[in-house]
Amino acid sequence: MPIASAEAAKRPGAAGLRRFQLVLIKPSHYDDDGYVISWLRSPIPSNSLAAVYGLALDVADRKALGDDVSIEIEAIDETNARVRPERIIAAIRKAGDGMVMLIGVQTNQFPRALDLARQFRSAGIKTGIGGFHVSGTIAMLAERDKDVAAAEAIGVSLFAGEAEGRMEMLLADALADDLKPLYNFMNDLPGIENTPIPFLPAERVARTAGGLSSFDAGRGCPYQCSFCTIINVQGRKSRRRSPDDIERIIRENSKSGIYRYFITDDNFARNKDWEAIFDRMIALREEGLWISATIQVDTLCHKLPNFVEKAAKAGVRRVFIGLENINPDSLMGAKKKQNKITDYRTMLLAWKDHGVITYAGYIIGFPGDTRESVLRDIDVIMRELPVDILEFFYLTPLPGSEDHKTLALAKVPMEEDMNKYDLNHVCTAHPRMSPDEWQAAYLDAWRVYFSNAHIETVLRRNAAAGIEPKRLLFMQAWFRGAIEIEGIHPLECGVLRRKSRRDRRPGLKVENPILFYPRYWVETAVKLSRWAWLAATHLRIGRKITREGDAKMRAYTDVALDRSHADEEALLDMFKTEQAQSFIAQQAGIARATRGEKAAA
Ligand code: B12
Ligand code: SF4
Repeated sequence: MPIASAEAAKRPGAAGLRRFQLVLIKPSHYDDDGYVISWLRSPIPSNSLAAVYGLALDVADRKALGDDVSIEIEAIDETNARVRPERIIAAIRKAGDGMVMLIGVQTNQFPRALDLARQFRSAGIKTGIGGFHVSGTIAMLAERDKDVAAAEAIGVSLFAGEAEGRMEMLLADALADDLKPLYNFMNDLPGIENTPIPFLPAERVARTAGGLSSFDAGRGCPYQCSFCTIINVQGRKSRRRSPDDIERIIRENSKSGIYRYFITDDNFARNKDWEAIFDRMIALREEGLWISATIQVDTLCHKLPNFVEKAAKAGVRRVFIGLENINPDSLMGAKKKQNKITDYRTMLLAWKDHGVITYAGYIIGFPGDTRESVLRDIDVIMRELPVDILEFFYLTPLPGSEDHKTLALAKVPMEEDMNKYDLNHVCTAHPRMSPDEWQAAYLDAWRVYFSNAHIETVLRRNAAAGIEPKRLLFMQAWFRGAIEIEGIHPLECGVLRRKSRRDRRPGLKVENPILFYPRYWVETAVKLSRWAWLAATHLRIGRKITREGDAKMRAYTDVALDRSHADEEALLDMFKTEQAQSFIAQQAGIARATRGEKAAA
């Protein structure tokens, strides 16, 4: 396809400068009605966008493409801003040259990315797509994925792998109108120490609720969970930024008053420099810099000496834990061997002791699951595990994972519409549940866990550990309301849903404004009143607890908090299933063998 701006690019501007307009877009995806999911404020910043922005900014600042080239960069996160292709096309044409990069495109965002790319390509604009869908499918599948092939066919440049150390080359190719159809760096994962830091302008960060920023301190995880795409894209070796890099990120953000971070490492406990990084964050806090962080870890993190203590001192206030399931057979089947259900309670209590709020991911749809078994397991968790927020996901064969590859090779039917791979839709058949039963189990799990009674229990457990209810109330309402009110997974749910009449999935009709707007306004008013009701309900529960006074709050205890179980494996329901008993017997066998080996040595 011809590049309309190519000739203009070769013409210097008035001051002899060649302008290059680089537009970075993190696409969102479509809801079930075909409208783009976007919010006035999105929940969490896109770290992929920040990472690529930082790399592009470095090329621009260094004038790496020549003193006469001025690279102007715009970053748009579609989850909190509307993408207007016609304006972007006009801006690039006005600049004389430029490129659109669709950033961090996950599988569920690929159809939307492709729809945007079509508009840019038909106007002759240079366009690139990168992120987990391109990288994951290229890493795992022998043939080109059909959506990726569709992008290739319209002249989009595909980027597989990571952009550190490659952005200058890519932009030089773009400037020379010499973009390749595919840049494949999957076999060459770069070191990320001392590379340009992830960064977004403050006005972009302000579009996330609470002005949250993000960075990845490291990439790669040593484990081998079969549903995970990360290890096949970012590898199993720990690659990481240095403590100096982290200090730079924190100092740079603090200049714009940003101090809250989502550290996006999938498993910060397996970042080989976790301790040095925490130590640096502790030193910065002691110097007076305020830092509040959320991290993601595995269920063994508490066994690393000092990990939990230093995390709390470094400003970690929330932690995401990949609990995934309490059935050892399911965990074993998914190769999540590192998750030992016998460790769960100790680990969760360790975080609670340090005032850290815990979120755990729970996957529904392992082969042994039925609606009854799921509900039984959730009931056991609610009674016996001191986890604060449990978030549910459908077991999904995400392209890039071993599960997806296995099903693809066995020619098992999987959902054709990539838009649905958001872990909030059924994407393949289950051996024991029909799609409707599976969906019912999933929705029931949310409903039961986020009931008023359990909201109160969780708040009481926290109050007993000295964690004020107000620290948790909002999060509980967010997770509950996302599913109950917005019908969207909490990790995608922001503040005040925006819908643009024209941003509808191609193939679905653009609605008449006379019907669309009144419906949207009524829908918004109803949702806002439901949110207000939910907030009031949660506040009422919180007030009920605080009104009882400190002594009573501190005195609360229950099975989940009780540390006096001499033999919890015999007492707790969590261990009373056949699978749990055989797991415990197997662990005891391993322990005996290890003791025997040590004695022999
Ligand atoms: C932080 C995070 C989130 C955050 C923010 C999203 C974001 N992208 O930053 C939140 C919580 C919002 C989120 C939500 C979801 N996430 Co998420 N998330 C992550 C996580 C942990 C880190 C992302 C990150 O910062 N990576 C580091 C960056 C630097 O890597 P990168 O994105 O690959 O980008 C590099 C290269 O790919 C390249 N690149 C990327 N784009 C482009 C474009 C061009 C043109 C070029 C040249 C280069 C380039 O350059 C970058 C720098 O090297 C990843 C796992 C992971 N390790 O990446 C999962 C991950 C991306 N998420 C995933 C999923 C499934 C989701 C959800 C659908 C699930 C859910 N319900 O929670 C939602 C979707 C909602 C949404 N709107 O994004 C999957 C995607 C798998 C797939 N095949 O699609 C991942 C891989 C985790 C997993 N379970 O396997 N997520
Ligand atoms: S522990 Fe998490 S990041 Fe590591 S392989 Fe398993 S799911 Fe992936």
